[in-house]
Amino acid sequence: MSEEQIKELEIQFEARIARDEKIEPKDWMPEKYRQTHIRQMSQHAHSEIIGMLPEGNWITRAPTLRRKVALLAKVQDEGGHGLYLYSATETLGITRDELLEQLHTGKAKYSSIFNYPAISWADMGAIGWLVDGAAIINQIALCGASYGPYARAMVRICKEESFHQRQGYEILVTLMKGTQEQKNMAQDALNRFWWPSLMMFGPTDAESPHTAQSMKWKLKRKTNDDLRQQFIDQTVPQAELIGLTIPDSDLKWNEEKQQYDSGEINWDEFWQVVKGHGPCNKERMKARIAAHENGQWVRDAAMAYAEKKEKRKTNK
Ligand code: FAQ
Repeated sequence: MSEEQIKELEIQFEARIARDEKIEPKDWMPEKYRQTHIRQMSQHAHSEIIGMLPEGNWITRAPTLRRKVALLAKVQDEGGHGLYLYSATETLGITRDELLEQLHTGKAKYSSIFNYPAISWADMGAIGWLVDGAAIINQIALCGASYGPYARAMVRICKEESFHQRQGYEILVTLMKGTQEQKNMAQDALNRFWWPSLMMFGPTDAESPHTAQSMKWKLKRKTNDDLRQQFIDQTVPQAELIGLTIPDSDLKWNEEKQQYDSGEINWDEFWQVVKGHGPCNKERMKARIAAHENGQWVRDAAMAYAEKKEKRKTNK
């Protein structure tokens, strides 16, 4: 294709984005648009799959049968989200094997939040309330993303995340109605998960290399800072309602802006975790790679079955 033809296609593509049309897998798209989507969507998929680990660890220790069933369903949902997102990413011309290879070799990132340990039952409440709460705010914006398969996956995922968020909040509501020890557990979980949850939204807009372009392509519909602020404004009253204290001494309602002012995030900690030096990075990758290797026989069996079926079809 000549340079002129590519320019013309780019103009038509930008016009489609401006008209809020969805871009579909077989449509022409700039190579950078494709690569940016592969990067973000696959990192999102990896986050869902790695995100099963901290909660998966608590399924056998859930305090009641009801809690166990809900947690089990939630963790399965996260696995399902990973699968929709891998499938959606594959529509951009990359294979599942390549995507997993990127994760297992450390080339692809996954959300920093999952490199923190879940050390008490209250952490199941904090993860559902805060981590899924942050994920929903981010993902509601992504329902309006320009790439069709990503936007459609987000609609379904958001519905499930909202159940997750409520089950997490309800765990904390229950603990906050309990003994002093249970209240302390809930507060301790909030203390440990608050700041890492704010980091989930990514670096500040000023420090984010991808936001400006992703906003132009309508991959991102809101910036990292705007989404983070929305999360703070939504979550602080929920904490207050059940008697929890947000661990930020600078947090204050700003009457003029009609939003909360809040303290500085520890960005050194964020980048350390992103670069692989968080409390659980090594443990998470080890568990993920082991799960992949242990599942080899399932993939082999599925492939053998598919091949046999194909052979039968061609022999008919
Ligand atoms: N952790 O320029 P930006 C969930 C990286 S799902 C690690 O702002 P971008 C459900 C970023 O990749 C949670 N890395 O980049 C659940 C980039 O590096 P790269 C996951 C981070 O892409 C709940 C660099 O920093 N959700 O929780 C993080 O425009 C409970 C520069 O950053 C999604 O993935 C971070 N927090 O914006 C599951 C949502 N932040 O790629 C189980 C979709 C930034 O150049 C249990 N993703 N980085 O090497 C997004 O919205 C965006 O990708 C952002 C980052 C906002 C995460």
